[in-house]
Amino acid sequence: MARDYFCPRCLERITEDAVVYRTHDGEQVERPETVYQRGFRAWADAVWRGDPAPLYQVDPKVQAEQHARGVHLVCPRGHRIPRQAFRIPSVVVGLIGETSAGKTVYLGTLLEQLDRGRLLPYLSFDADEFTESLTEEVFGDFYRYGSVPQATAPGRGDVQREALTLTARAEGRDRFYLSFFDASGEQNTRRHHGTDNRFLFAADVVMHLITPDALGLAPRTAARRQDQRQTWHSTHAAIKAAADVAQPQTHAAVIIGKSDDIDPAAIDMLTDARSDLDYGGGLTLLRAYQVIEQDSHYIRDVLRSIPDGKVLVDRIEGAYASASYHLVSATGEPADIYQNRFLQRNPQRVVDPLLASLVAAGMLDAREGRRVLL
Ligand SMILES: Nc1nc2c(ncn2[C@@H]2O[C@H](COP(=O)(O)OP(=O)(O)OP(=O)(O)O)[C@@H](O)[C@H]2O)c(=O)[nH]1
Ligand SMILES: [Mg+2]
Ligand SMILES: [Zn+2]
Repeated sequence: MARDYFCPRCLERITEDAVVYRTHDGEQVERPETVYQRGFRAWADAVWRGDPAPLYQVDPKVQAEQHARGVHLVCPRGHRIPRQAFRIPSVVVGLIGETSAGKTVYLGTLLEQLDRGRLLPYLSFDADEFTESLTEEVFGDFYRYGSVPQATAPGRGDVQREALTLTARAEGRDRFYLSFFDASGEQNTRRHHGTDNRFLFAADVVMHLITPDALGLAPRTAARRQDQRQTWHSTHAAIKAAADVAQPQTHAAVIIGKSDDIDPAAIDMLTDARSDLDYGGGLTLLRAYQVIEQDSHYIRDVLRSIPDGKVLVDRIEGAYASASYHLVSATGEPADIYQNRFLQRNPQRVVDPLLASLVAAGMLDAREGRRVLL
């Protein structure tokens, strides 16, 4: 069945006839044709052996040529469209939070975990060529040296403007696309949502990054460092503006990031709280989901018990179709202040919010998850 596609950048509904093909260099070209090597020999072989596979042998020269030119689909306004957008669904995920809330570090870590197969054999994720190069641009040094990524700035070729898109595969078939948009903390107002963050109007999932400092949770160390400081005021403003444009079907994943920076006497993320889910130790998808759900209830209760948390929970649950709550630390530690890099990254529970969101978006059925996650 042919589907149409909703461009998360310009919000146009696009059909297969409206797309444009462009090369790496931006040159507009005809729809590329698949040239099969179906010579007489291939036909004869197929008939003789009763095996049609040779008929689908693509001409390697033509294929190489297409790779060299980098032909890809764009919407009429020039935004990238996933290759099979008219055949499989797309899930749009937006990250929202005040400046320095940890959105980019979280996203970079999540992508790394998916790349490492944390949801195998259930789902595997592949990036297209463009996403690979954008990932390298934004996260290359973070992966190599632990360097703190640059602040997401409006106007750069960043994840705010161009989604990072992964193809989710299961049992040898492409199942759905997952497109991440990382907003800049400087652009959190309703006005920005109408211009730079249009993806919010098409988002299936909004990840709200909230920090321990914004919630008034006591710090792990005597005093909070500057890069760990956020305010309730800006956090709440960002939530209000995003909730205002939330679509009725959207799931909200509320992520209390940097939770390595909470006083262990209150909640010890690193030791007491369930440490990273041991997907590799024989945990089924169903069990993992049950743990995530239980913890979500617990974290929701904790939020509701602190003075500024109740209004946050009420606002989010009033605006979104569903909500899940997560205590996460993308790195397990703050960045070293002198080197501006994370010395020993130890991510905690980074995949959980995505897992809960995929179940909420109908892309994963936790009950069928009898198989082991790696
Ligand atoms: N303790 C701790 N600090 C973190 C963590 N993740 C990020 N940080 C710190 O938070 C700061 C900001 O991280 P970013 O991911 O760039 O924040 P952002 O939300 O993308 O900020 P903008 O792009 O400016 O909107 C960095 O200086 C990091 O050192 C974490 O898991 N734990
Ligand atoms: Mg950022
Ligand atoms: Zn578009």
